[in-house]
Amino acid sequence: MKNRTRILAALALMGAAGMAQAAGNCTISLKGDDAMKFDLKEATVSASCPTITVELAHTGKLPVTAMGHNVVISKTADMAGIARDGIKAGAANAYVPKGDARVIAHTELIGGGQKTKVTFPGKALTPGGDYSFFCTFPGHSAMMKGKLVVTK
Ligand SMILES: [Cu+2]
Repeated sequence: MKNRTRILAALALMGAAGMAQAAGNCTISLKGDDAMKFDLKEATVSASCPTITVELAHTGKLPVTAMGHNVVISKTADMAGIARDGIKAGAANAYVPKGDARVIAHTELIGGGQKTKVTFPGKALTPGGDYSFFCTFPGHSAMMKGKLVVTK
């Protein structure tokens, strides 16, 4: 009965949306390498996703202490401040300021050959807002950054 109600509700929503796309993208997959680069300059997610997954694969070989990478998501206006405070937070905090409300989501810091992921609710983002993804390892955010486009 519960399932049937859900299906009916979903059908009603689809009808209301008409020809529009039913669901947007809910996963961001990034690769970071030993050349201090992400493979994408832009990624798109939907604020209507119950859960957004951010995946990071470090395709290089260098250790986390030399070429660590993470993915931090914030408003673009907060990026420089978070990167600066991340350096102050230091290696012990994986270069992410602790309990920082500007940080919408962040992965662990990983080294070559490792993978990580993190999830956060789509409702943490506003469609059309100006967001970025970047790495807070010292010096990396100058190159390791991209635009996060948020759709409805
Ligand atoms: Cu990095």
